[in-house]
Amino acid sequence: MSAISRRKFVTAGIAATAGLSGIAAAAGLARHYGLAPPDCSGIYGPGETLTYAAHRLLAGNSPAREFPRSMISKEPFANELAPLGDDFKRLQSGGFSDWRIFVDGMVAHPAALSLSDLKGLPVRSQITEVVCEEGWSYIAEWIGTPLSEVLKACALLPQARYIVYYSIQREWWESVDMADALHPQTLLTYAMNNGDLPVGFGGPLRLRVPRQLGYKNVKFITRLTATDSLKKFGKGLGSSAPEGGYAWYAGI
Ligand SMILES: Nc1nc2c(c(=O)[nH]1)N[C@H]1C(S)=C(S)[C@@H](COP(=O)(O)O)O[C@H]1N2
Ligand SMILES: [Mo]
Repeated sequence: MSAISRRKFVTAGIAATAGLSGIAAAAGLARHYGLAPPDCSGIYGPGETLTYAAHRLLAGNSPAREFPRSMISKEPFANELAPLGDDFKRLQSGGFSDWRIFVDGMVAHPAALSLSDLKGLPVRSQITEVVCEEGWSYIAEWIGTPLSEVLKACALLPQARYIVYYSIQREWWESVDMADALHPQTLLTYAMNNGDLPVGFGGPLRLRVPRQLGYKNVKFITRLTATDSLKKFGKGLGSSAPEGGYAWYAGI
């Protein structure tokens, strides 16, 4: 079967099962096709599984909406942050020249990259919206390195299925599947609008995943880990979000 007809076949099967015998059975079928998110167990599991499977089957690799420059928000809203620790402040006082992003796990060439290393890789920009689950949003221009370029530079191994990413704020860590990790709009951003990325917006380095809600867009990125399974990370639900009651997959 071609990729397209397989996709149609699987989608039709999942939709028919959802209609006939409820979402739990449809989620079971989605799981069978490898379309279950890491937080698929528990009471919201079947719903989370259907959301994720439907997005991956129907939306595929479609881009998040991009906006004209005239729509950039005049007063972008920086969400409240927990106070930053001494380790952050020390790096900040050095102009972030000692900031490193460690890339490890399923890569042939693990690396510790500085901001200038990242700036030496291809640059991309996009004007996209940050959407918080609490109901507000703003539009900004985001400038940085495609995550795919960093993974290519570190020789990502083909068996990797997820990229886990960590903030210097230890309670914030997230992960995305390869469809989002390698998506052209997924950027490690170091600049915003007309200047360096401000600390309030996640500077010096933030992952922008515009196809997912605000909370997946982690600020102050210090580490990326490529893995084929999320079971051994935290409570095994894929990221800090489901540990706090939010969905691992937050597609918009
Ligand atoms: N490290 C870190 N990343 C974070 C957060 C945070 O508190 N710390 N908040 C998240 C949430 S809930 C949202 S909605 C967005 C807010 O982005 P903004 O401050 O640019 O509006 O950042 C996300 N990334
Ligand atoms: Mo949020």
